[in-house]
Amino acid sequence: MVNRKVLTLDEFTIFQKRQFASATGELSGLLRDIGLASKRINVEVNKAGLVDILGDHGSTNVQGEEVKKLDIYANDQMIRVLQHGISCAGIGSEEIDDFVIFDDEVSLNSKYVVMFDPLDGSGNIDVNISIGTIFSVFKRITPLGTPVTKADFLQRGDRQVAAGYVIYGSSTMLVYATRRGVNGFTLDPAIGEFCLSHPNIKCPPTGNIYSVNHGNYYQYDKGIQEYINACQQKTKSTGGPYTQRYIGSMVADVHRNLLKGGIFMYPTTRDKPKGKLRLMYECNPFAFIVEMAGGRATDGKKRILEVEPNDLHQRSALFIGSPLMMDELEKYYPLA
Ligand code: P6P
Repeated sequence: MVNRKVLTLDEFTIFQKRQFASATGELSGLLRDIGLASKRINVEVNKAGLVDILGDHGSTNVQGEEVKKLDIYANDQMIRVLQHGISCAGIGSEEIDDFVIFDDEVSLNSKYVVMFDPLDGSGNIDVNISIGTIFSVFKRITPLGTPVTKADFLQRGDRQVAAGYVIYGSSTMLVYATRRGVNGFTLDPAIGEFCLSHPNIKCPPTGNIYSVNHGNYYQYDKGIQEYINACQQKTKSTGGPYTQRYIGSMVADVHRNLLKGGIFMYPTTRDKPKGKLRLMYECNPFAFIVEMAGGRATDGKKRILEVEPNDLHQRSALFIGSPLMMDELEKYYPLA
């Protein structure tokens, strides 16, 4: 037996499946499929700038945002692997108005649906800032063998089976959470495999990083302004002053805060009265991941995972991170 110290993603998911005799291996297969798509996306992200894959695609997505060519490529890769796998009955994408039914015989009998943002932060592609793929896995609620319906996608976040993200940064990492925990895998280019590098990730109970777009400060509710002010001072309750870190790419900001401790905030503003981030494609998956790691996530009124969705692309405010920092925020900006 080769003395293999580091498990690959495939080995890890198969090991996890072996833990449960009843497991069908579909979820493990789904995660391996997503790993494959992200390896293909990674190749193109890494050579962006050398080939004509940069710049705008000339179209706008359902959010009315300019679509970068890499967005389209990433979206196509995710759909391709999931449609040709054995575990996914359909998908919802931040880039596509409606959900997509996979209507071949195998897919119709698959028990999961996947929602994803294929390339979040794509506005940063041209300036070489880390970007990411975000995904969320639900068990379908309609009968196997039938085409999925919108009800399979509009499920509360606390019904997620798994969620994760891939960050295309100084290294490429895939982090995914199930109810058994959160684990991080770093892509080893030498063997083209994601290898377990961050087992059993836990969100530090507190930290000294706060992440928010200060440019919107005067549009924030008073309680949020007061909390931000407290973050900038040495106060008995917050310790402080904290360091402000905001990259403008959610995957990078939340990933850093998950590992080091911190709080990320995207409140509502006058311009975005419902918030900017998407509940199904950004807030729900990250809320699941951070909660499974011991952190907290709200929309300023309630737990993100308890928000009842009514539209695939609905937006939400987001406050997410270390539990003690979230508690501190709520002294200034209490939940409803
Ligand atoms: P702002 C990227 O467009 C994104 O959706 C997130 O990745 C990021 O956290 C946020 O928007 C940044 O928004 O308004 O601060 O530039």
